[in-house]
Amino acid sequence: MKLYDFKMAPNPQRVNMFLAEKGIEIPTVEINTRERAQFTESFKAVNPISQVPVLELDDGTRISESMAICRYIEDLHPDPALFGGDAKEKALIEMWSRRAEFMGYLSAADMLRNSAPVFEDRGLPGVPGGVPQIAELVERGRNSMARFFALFDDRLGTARFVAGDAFSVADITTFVTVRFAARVEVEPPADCANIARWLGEVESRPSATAV
Ligand SMILES: N[C@@H](CCC(=O)N[C@@H](CS)C(=O)NCC(=O)O)C(=O)O
Repeated sequence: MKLYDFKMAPNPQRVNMFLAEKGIEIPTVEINTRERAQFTESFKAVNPISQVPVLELDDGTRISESMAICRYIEDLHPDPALFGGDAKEKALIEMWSRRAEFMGYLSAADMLRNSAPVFEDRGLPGVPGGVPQIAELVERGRNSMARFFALFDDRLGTARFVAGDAFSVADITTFVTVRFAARVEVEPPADCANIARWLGEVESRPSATAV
């Protein structure tokens, strides 16, 4: 197997943290999206939508969505289970993962991609012709992040980890999201003591160095 990766990009970081939790190493090929390497003809042959990460299997099959890659790895290496054990755990992990992605991750992406000079004309990932930045999306993202922090702080007041008692892929997406938002100087509010407690716990895991 081979992982097309870009260590500083958040979606590849989700996969890298997941692999670290599983104790698995896969050879990587770095695709520097800052330098537009995703738009070369050779990478477009790997992933026509010009995005990383992509997992290439030994038979040539390419899997290009972060969570599809993680689910594939989970099936091959079920321990530790990061997508849950029984039906209830699986459903809760899915629920919190989706909330982390839609409320948090996409808001952080909106803020960064619509404000940072390096993303000028790159409002959306993987579009070679360019997508103009929309300033209003920065404010909308900031408001949405505030709701994300409030919801997750509340949740972490009653659960050790995002989806319950056990660390899961929902914690990985939430952790990557918090770090991603920090790039645009949006941090959890000071009164989010539960997020602070949880962050300390996740940061102490060896897998956190992948983010
Ligand atoms: N849904 C995809 C999204 C992947 C994605 O957006 N990747 C970003 C890096 S985090 C990318 O490749 N960006 C290319 C660009 O900025 O043009 C997944 O989860 O794998």
